[in-house]
Amino acid sequence: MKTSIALTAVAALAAKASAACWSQKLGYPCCSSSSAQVWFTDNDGEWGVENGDWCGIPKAESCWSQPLGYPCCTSTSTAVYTDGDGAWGIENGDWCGINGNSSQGSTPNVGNDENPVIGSQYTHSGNPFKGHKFFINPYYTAEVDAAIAQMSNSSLIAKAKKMKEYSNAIWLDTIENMNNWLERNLKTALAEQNQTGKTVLTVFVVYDLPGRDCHALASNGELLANDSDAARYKTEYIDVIEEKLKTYISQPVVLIVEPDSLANMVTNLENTPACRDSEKYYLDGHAYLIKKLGVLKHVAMYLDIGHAFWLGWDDNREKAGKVYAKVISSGSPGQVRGFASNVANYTPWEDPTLSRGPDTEWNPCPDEKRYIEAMYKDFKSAGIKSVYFIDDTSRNGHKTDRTHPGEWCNQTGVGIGARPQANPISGMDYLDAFYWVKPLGESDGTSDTSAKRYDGYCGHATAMKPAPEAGQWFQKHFEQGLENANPPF
Ligand SMILES: *[C@@H]1O[C@H](CO)[C@@H](O)[C@H](O)[C@H]1NC(C)=O
Ligand SMILES: *[C@@H]1O[C@H](CO)[C@@H](O)[C@H](O)[C@H]1NC(C)=O
Ligand SMILES: *[C@@H]1O[C@H](CO)[C@@H](O)[C@H](O)[C@H]1NC(C)=O
Ligand SMILES: CC(=O)N[C@H]1CO[C@H](CO)[C@@H](O)[C@@H]1O
Ligand SMILES: CC(=O)N[C@H]1CO[C@H](CO)[C@@H](O)[C@@H]1O
Repeated sequence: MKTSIALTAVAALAAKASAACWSQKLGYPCCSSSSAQVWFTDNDGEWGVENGDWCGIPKAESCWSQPLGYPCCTSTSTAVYTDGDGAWGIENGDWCGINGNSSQGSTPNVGNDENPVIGSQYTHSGNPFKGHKFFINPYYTAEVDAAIAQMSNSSLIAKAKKMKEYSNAIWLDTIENMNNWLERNLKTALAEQNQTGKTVLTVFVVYDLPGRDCHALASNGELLANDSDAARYKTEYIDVIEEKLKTYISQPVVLIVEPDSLANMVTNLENTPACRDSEKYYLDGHAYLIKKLGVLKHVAMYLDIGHAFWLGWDDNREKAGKVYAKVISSGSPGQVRGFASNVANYTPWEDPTLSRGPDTEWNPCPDEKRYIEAMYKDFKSAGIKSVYFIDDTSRNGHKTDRTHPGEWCNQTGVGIGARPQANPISGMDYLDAFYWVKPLGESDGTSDTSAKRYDGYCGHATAMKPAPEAGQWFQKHFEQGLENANPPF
């Protein structure tokens, strides 16, 4: 029965290099999932049908990662992380176990690096970005490698390779992703710190508030603005983050807190009912997380403040002072180090061609530098004690094609900005760092008008199309960012 079908499948077999499973030694590919429909069972195992060919359905016990709750890798054999369980790959945005590399019962030396000993409490003092190696996210490295595989221009490939030398923040944008990424990356950073003897800083984005992204659609979250989801935010999300951070105490950590949320509380309560519905959850969520995470000595937090063309106007900045001062004191005794600006946005650091006038809709802060200078003064006068900033420069190196600075989705003309670094501007002691919070190449939102999370901005003229869903890889955007990098690669 099997042999009669085999001839039709020679080409498919040759083309496909899938991960090892029991059927491969018989000359058949593995089915893409262990839950594939069973068509036939024999002494070898369970057979499914895919692409007109028999395939072996991977046995649950044949892949060591399944009992741990992770699927087996089906198309990759590149390990981005290895621990006491085995070698891990990444597929479809999730970890997967690479078959045949389970270290169970073997090679005891694996445990040395992969279960690093947690040392004594690390305590931030001064600028949390200063004096550390920045952690390189292995998942992003894998995304860049996959992007390089689609390129043929050697000059572009050389630029893309450089991207692997720079650090990006790790987005904990769902409960599941938090469970997948947080501890794994803390552990990997700790292993590196332990090996090199140099502190390794990891930056995470906390991003799962109930009623998230209340004024837009593209990044709507999994939790709704209701009491039961707000309870889940606390117990299944913040409490777990707290538990992990309380475990890994010997390494520096920075948290970027809930992009766009408080800026929406400053400007969008009156005009957007969804933001009014979210208000109490945003405020309560912040109070809760600042209380819990703001007391950890090795953790420094920055609250998101939108960007220059959101809160830059005089009346918005004044209101912002009140909102942020209130939020920070509601989280006492937790502490907040400062504020993150321009997260996932395109506003240039300096743009001398712009000044307050009709072109900027009378915004006195038409670039990030002027915005942060003004916010520093306003937050100080609002009574906020710790006022420091970081600016996301992952995509603000080049003026985009947008004709209105409020455009935020997949802007054409994008270019990578300043590289991540501590204290980038002399004389601006309150600017802790330039850092890449939004990984270049991950989409802002889909341009598919029929998608549930389609947002009109992603269909505007200067939004690059076709664009995939927020967070998915967007090759064209990535390539343009590389070409327009400033400073250039
Ligand atoms: C997995 O094991 C195979 C065979 O021992 C080896 O060739 C391969 O390099 C290993 N892969 C990883 C990612 O460790
Ligand atoms: C390759 O990319 C470089 C810029 O990185 C560009 O100048 C050149 O025209 C490209 N070559 C081709 C053949 O597209
Ligand atoms: C809150 O929203 C969730 C969906 O995320 C829903 O399952 C739940 O029933 C809602 N709870 C209330 C109290 O409305
Ligand atoms: C640099 C550093 O912290 N090294 C430590 C790594 O962990 C081992 C124990 O597994 C310690 O002995 C090292 O001092
Ligand atoms: C680079 C790119 O995709 N640009 C597109 C942005 O959207 C406009 C309008 O839809 C297109 O004309 C561009 O080609």
